[in-house]
Amino acid sequence: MPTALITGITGQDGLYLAELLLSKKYEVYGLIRGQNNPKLDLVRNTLPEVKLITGDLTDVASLVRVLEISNPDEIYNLGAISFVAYSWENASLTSDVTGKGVLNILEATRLFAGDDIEKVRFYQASSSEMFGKVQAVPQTESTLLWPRSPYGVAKTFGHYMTINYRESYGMHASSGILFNHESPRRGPEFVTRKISQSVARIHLGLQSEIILGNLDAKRDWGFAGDYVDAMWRMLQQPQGDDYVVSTGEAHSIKEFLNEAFAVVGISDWSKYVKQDSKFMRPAEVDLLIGNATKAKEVLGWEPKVSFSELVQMMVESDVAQQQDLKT
Ligand code: NDP
Ligand code: GDR
Repeated sequence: MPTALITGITGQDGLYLAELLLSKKYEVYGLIRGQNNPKLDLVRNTLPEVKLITGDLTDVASLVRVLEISNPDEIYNLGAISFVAYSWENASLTSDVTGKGVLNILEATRLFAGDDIEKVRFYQASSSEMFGKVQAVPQTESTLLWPRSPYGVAKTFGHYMTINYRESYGMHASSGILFNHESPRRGPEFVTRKISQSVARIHLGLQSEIILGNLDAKRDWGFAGDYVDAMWRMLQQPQGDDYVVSTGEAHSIKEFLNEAFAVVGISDWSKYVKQDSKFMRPAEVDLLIGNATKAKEVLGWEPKVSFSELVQMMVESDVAQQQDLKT
């Protein structure tokens, strides 16, 4: 039975990945931080088979301890401060967790593996935010990185550090450059879930409007359940490498609003949507669209859920959740 360690187990991707690995008969350990983490019960209730160990990406000694206890064949480093807007207000903390945290877990892995470095396979959750002010359309593994936020800069550090451990120590380390992926488990601070939740509440008469920032930015949105499968496939390859994971389709926030309101039968949403500069970013990423040809050819990976299906899934799930809360 292979063993996997997942950092970021309480996040959107952590849960989907743990479900996938459990279905493949892995023994799954999850890193959980803090002395009274509010999401502990969520993981325990959703996936009681996952074994939880406390630790923090900013504490190398804790990571070494976690590796010794879990003795993993595969490590998936999903833990991060992941909200881009927050990263301007907490740039140093974001650098410590999202950037230096990657070095910490790579180094802990190197110390843990000793002479047998190839025994552990490592996945780093890199991001399309690294492309920032895009230098080519669509973006591939070789597109120049030009991050536009402290989050993007921190992810770029983690990305190159992962490549550096592969090249310096022969570690089986892969970096997945994942484009935005969403689901009913997406945090409500991200624009897609903010919209799906608000549309559900407007539909049920619980809310009158949504206040958003820039409606013109375009993102390449896929379904998180599809994307964790690409992570697993990367670690089954003979060697570590870097892969773009995306749908190859970009949609604006306005298009997301069109689709989301259409699910509850509203075609003109203009009276429900307001804008406020407090949701605008100091430096915006206007367009992200990925070319996942390498992932398709080498990993045999393809997204299964379309943009419309994704939006429908999110809105319908939020309508059901809000109805439950109402009763
Ligand atoms: P989430 O924000 O849902 O989850 C982030 C996870 O990181 C949480 O489990 C959080 O734990 C954990 N974490 C935060 N700080 C620390 C720390 N100091 N030590 C250990 N763990 C910590 O992110 P997603 O699931 O959406 O994304 C997973 C990863 O993929 C992240 O690294 C993200 O940056 C990256 N990514 C995501 C994309 C997306 O579209 N979703 C696209 C590209 C990359 P806690 O609950 O305790 O706060
Ligand atoms: P992003 O996701 O920054 O792409 O990072 P987010 O959903 O936060 O923003 C997407 C776009 O929507 C615009 N926007 C708003 N965003 C939020 N959150 N709230 C609003 O009210 C709002 N109004 C407009 C933003 O300006 C932006 O253009 C996500 C995270 O999961 C990262 O961790 C990951 O690396 C990248 O995706 C790929």
